[in-house]
Amino acid sequence: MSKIVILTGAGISAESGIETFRAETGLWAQHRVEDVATPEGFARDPALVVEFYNMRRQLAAEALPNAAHKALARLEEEHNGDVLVVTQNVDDLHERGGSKNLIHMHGALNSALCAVCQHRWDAPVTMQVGAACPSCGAQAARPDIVWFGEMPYQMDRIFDAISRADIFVAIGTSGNVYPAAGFVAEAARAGAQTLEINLERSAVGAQFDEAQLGPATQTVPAWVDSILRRD
Ligand code: BJW
Ligand code: ZN
Repeated sequence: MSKIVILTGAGISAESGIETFRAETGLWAQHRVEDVATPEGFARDPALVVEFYNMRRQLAAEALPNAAHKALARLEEEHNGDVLVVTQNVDDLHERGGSKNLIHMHGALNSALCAVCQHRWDAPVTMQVGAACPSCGAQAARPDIVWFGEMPYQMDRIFDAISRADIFVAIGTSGNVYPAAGFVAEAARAGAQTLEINLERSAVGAQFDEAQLGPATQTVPAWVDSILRRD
């Protein structure tokens, strides 16, 4: 009855055609982080930020879950034990791939958030700057995304799951952004076996017990098969 916690990053959606952040031609090569992924950037130029997330919401809606997303859903369905996926991704490819026990720690493109009363609702594909909150009426709609300097979502639930995990796996994340990059250390301290699945070793790669390198659509289904064979 092993408990598995899986952290995913942009690399798991790369083969679905969604750009990663830190690749040479990735999102951060095309946009300044300070402009589009901080509360200060949003305060300075909300139209630019809303447009950046409208563009990404549209691309995510056109993308399809790949074999790696689907393999994690199969693991949740068939594993003799708990499986929790904690994703840093704001696309909805895990849920469309079939995952149910899922935390979006950096928010979600398909959600809107009221900056005044924290009410959440389904974001339209094209969000308007200064759209009214359906709950309090304030013209304070923003993308429901965790920007730099903001607290990622559901941290208590995540740390609780990591503290009880037997296996911790990080898939397709570069290990540059905290607190997610610190999860491997927490998991190791709690006695979990740790595995990194990535194209190349991440910035925190040395902290994992093991690495499996290659494209996620091949490595993730192979790893899931190995776990289910062992069950
Ligand atoms: C493949 C593949 C294939 C490719 N198959 N693999 C100093 C020390 C510690 C912390 C800090 C510090 N200074 C500042 C901080 C805090 C800060 C931080 O970490 N900064 C660092 C840059 C240093 N963190 C925060 O601010 C966080 N909040 C926080 O700490 O709250 C506490 C607090 C509150 C108040 C005051 C102070 C503290 C919030 C972080 C929010 C991150 N937001 C973003 C953007 C929003 C979401 C969005 O727009 O989508 O989230 S940044 C961006 O990076 C995005 C991602 O979720 C995140 C992680 O990126 P990811 O997924 O790892 O992507 P890449 O591109 O980096 O890597 C892709 C990987 O895939 C690579 O490894 C490839 O090899 C691999 N790959 N193809 C398999 N086919
Ligand atoms: Zn409101």
